Amino acid sequence: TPENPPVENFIFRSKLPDIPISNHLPLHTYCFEKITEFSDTPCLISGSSGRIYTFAETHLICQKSAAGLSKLGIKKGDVIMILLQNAPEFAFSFMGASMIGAITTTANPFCTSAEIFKQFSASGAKLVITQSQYVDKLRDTGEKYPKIGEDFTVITIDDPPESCLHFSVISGADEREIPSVSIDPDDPVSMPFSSGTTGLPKGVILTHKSLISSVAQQVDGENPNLYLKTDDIVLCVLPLFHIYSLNSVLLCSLRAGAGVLLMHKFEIGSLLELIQRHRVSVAPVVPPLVLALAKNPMVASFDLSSIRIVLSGAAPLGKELEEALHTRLPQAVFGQGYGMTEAGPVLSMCLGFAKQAFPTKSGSCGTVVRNAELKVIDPETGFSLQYNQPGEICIRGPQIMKGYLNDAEATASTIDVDGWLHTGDVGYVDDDDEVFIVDRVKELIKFKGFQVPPAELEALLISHPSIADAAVVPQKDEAAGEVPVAFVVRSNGFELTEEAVKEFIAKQVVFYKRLHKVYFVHAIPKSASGKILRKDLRAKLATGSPS
Ligand code: 4UV
Repeated sequence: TPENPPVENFIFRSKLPDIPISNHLPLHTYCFEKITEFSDTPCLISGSSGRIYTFAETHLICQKSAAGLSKLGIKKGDVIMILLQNAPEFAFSFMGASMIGAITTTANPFCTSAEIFKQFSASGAKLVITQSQYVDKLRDTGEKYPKIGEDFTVITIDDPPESCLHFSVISGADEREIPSVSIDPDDPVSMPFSSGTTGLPKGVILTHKSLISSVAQQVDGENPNLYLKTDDIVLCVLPLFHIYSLNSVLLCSLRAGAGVLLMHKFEIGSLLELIQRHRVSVAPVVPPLVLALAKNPMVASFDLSSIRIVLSGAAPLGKELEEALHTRLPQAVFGQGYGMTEAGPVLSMCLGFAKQAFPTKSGSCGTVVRNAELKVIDPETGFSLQYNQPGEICIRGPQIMKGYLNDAEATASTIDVDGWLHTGDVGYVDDDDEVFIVDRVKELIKFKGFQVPPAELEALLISHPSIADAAVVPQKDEAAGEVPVAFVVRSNGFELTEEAVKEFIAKQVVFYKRLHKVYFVHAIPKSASGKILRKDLRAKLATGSPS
């Protein structure tokens, strides 16, 4: 509009003032910096066993685990893989690794063997911490695969199968034997995998500085954006292998002195029972969980009055859904966080969660975090857009990733020369500085908040002898938000059914990457440079007769 022309740089900031951030420290030092103030209060609570670890106990076991990992040969700069459902050992391993300057890559234990090995090899992991039931996924008989006990170490938190070690081997070590390492703020500490705006999953290098900055932006300062108290119990049902839970649940709670209630998997009955029993006060969730809580009749039979904050993130949350849950939990403040693995991860957070809260609107993803800059650009011109005009969201600050592992090209196309990280999300900032996400220009599909990279499914499809070409795009879905669907070109003269294609994919991927529909077409629309015209395919889907 004429009164609001695009300009070279129009930057949105938090309504909260910037704060000093101690991001010169190693992550574990920062997270445990204040524990003498709450050393005997609950830190980790195991939902399944009821076992409670105080902050002092947690800190000690992390130190022991650091010494134990070191004894097993893990050194500064080495990578370990955590392949666990939520459990206290997750925290012990992650913080233990940090203490010796090692890097943790986290993986979903539901992934297939092939998916896990891809991440294992790409990250160069030397040791895996897992549960006995997942060890078979690490025992591929193929010649080219590394062997447990010979090429890498496997530790299980329950009874160890053949050639594996029990977790006590590390957690029982002598904490006085932690080697002294010097850690630079720019050293990596965590390496989640993400496909970003395009292509296959890549290692995202998050440094000590990035994670401390992100945690501080949320929970530090006189008026924290996400105010966590030492008597809070924070629900940890979202998987810790995803950066949302790792950062906003575990690391933020450790720093702020709140207790973390760990659930190894989502099951509505035990979730409600645990919320009631442990008086959960902060509930970080994803939209499908909001749906379950809003719709399930069992909810009425439990006392959920302890919940004061419901934080939803990782996928768009519909207004109607938010309001439906709000009627069931009238005492709670509702709001969203907007994150992206590469962004460290939190870009914006609801200011209704602040100690001195601001009024916020339903449907907003919060306001940009403090000590950071956000801009909205016209993807064509790169110019900044002002209030209320949708464009690509970009973020800059000390919290964003250092880059992708061994992929300078992908890094350069995500973080520009001025340090702006381009999210591939389309959104705008309204007059009250609240961020609204309206669309996505990147390839990524999100099934219940889980990443589904189309390029990965396309590569698998094309490997099928009867498939000449393929493209995968999102289709809207009430329960999952989005589901992946495929457009497939059969090779000349080959018979191929939808069921056969779906099954071919299903046996190679984790459940949320399965194809929900296959449309057979004569050609995949492509640009002159050979890029799939995903927009055209999405438009085709919207017409209802894609084939
Ligand atoms: O890379 P990723 O899987 O990362 C995430 C992280 C979400 C977080 C993290 C910390 C928080 O405290 C929190 O509240 C949420 O999801 O996927 C990144 C993409 O997911 C979409 C968007 O397309 C990102 O680029 N996304 C994430 N949050 C939202 C969202 C949201 N609130 N609304 C709509 N889309």
